[in-house]
Amino acid sequence: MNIERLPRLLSRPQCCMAILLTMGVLSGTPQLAPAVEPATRPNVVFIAIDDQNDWIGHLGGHPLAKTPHLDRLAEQGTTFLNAHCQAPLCNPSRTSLMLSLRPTTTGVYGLAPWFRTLDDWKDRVTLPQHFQAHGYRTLSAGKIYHGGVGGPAQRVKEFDVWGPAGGIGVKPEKKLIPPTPMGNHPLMDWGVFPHNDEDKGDYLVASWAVEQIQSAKHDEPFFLAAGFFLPHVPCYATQKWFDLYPDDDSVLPVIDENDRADTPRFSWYLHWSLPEPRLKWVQENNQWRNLIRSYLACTSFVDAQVGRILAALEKAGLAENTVVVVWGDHGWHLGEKGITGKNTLWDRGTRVPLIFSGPGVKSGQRCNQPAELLDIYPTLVELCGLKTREDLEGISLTPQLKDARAKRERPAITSHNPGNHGIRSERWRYIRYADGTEELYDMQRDPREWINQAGNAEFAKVIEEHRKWLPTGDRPPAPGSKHRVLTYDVGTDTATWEDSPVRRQDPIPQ
Ligand SMILES: [Ca+2]
Ligand SMILES: [Ca+2]
Repeated sequence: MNIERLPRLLSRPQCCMAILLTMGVLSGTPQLAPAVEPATRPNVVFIAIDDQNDWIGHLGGHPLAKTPHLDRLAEQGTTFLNAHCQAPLCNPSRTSLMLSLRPTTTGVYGLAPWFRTLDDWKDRVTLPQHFQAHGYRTLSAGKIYHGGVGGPAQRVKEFDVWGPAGGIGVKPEKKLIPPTPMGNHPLMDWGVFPHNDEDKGDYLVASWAVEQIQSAKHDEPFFLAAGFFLPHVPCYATQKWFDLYPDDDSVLPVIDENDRADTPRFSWYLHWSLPEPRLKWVQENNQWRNLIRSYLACTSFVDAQVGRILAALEKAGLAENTVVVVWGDHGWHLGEKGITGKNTLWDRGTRVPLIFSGPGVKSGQRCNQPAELLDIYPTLVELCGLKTREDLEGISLTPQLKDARAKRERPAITSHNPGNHGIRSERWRYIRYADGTEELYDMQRDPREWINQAGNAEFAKVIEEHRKWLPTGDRPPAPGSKHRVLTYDVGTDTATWEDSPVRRQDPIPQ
C-alpha cells in the first residue's frame, strides 16, 4: 500500500469502506488460499495483559518495575519502545486489535457494544479466525475479548477450544480500601491479603496454557491466546510480590501537582465521571503508595505467569518454531495528570508493551519507531506465511522485526470517542480534542508531558505535520454504544458524557 495515501484513506472512512466493498473484502467471505504448507508454519502464542502500562523493566516507565521474564523475552526478540493502543479502553482497543480496524472505522468506542452485534462486523474475519481458516487449531483462555462473546455456537466460531475464563479469582471478604467516590465500585480495590497465587484467575489461565503446550500435536500448528486480567483493578497480590517493592515513597511516580493547568478543559471530559479515583482522593486517603505497590506487585505476578508459558514452550521443544507476541491493551495512570485509570490520550494512557519473538524476529532489538496494536494482525499473518489481507488498517511490523532501524512513516494514532485523537511520532505527542483544543509535547525534552507547547509559535510546523494524520469523518458511536462514551456538538458547544450534558461551567468532578 502506498504509504503516502494513508492519511487520506484514514480521513475518509466512508470512501475507504466503498473501496473495500468494491474489492469484495468486507463481504464476510475471506478469499483464502494457503501461501505456505500448514505443517511448516510456526505456532503462535498470543499473550494479552489487561491495563498494563509501560511499567515494565525494559520499557523504563517505572524505575523499580521488576519483570524479568518479559525483559528476557524482549532480549530474545524485538521489543517496541514506542507502541500505542488505538483506544485507551478495553473493548475498543481489543476490537481494533482483533479486526485491525480503527475505532473511527468500526464505531466501537465504549465498553459496549460487542462488535458481532453490528451488521458491518458480524461476519468480519478476526485475527484468530484467519489462522483457523489456514489450518491452525485456535485456543483461548482468560481475557482476550472484553466480556463474553455469546453462546456456545458463537464461541466455537471465535476459537476452536476454550479454556478457563480467568479473571479476578480469589477475593477478600470485603474491600481492602475505604469506600471510593462515584459509587464505591467493587472493582476499585487493591492491596495485599492472605491467599494463594495458585487460586488466582491468571495462574489458572497460565496453567491451562502450559497444559495445551505440553499436549500440542507437533504436526498441526496452533494459535494459543492467553489473556491475563491483572494488573487491572482490583489489584490483589500476595505478600511475596509486594515485598519486591519498598514500602516508602520511592515507589511514587514523579508528578507535577499543577500539571493540568495547561491542559484543555476538554481533556477532563474524556474521563469526566468515573469510578477510578482521582489523585486527590488516593492522597487524602493514604492510598497512593498502596495502589502503586499493588499495581507493581500484580505486574510482577503476571510477568511470572508469562514466564511459566515461555518455560513450557522451551521444555516442549516448541520455542524455535513458535512466534510469541505479548501486548497490553492500553496504559493506566497512577497519579500522573491528577488521575488514576485509563481514558486519556497521553503516553501513560496509550503506551503499552509490545514484544515479538520467534522465527522471523531478530533477537536483542529495541525499536523506537511508532507501532500500533492493530499492526499485530498483519504482522502475524506475514510471519506465519498466511495469505495477506488487503482490508486491514494495520501495517506489518516485519521490516522492523528484521531491522529495528527501518523507518515507519505513520505515527501511532489513538482515539477516544469521535473527534479526540492522539498522534505519537518518534519525537512528538500531539493531541486534538473534539472542540478543537490541542496539546503538543516534545517527548525527548519533556518525556513526562508536563509542558504543553501547542500555543508555542516555534512549533507551528510540527503541529501542522501531525495534524495531517488526524482521522476525520469518524464514525459516530455504533448502535448500542455505552459506558465511557463521549460525544460533542459543535453548534451548541455541548459535550455529552454517558447521556448527560457537560457544560463549560460545570465543576470538574473530583
Ligand atoms: Ca483493559
Ligand atoms: Ca502540564
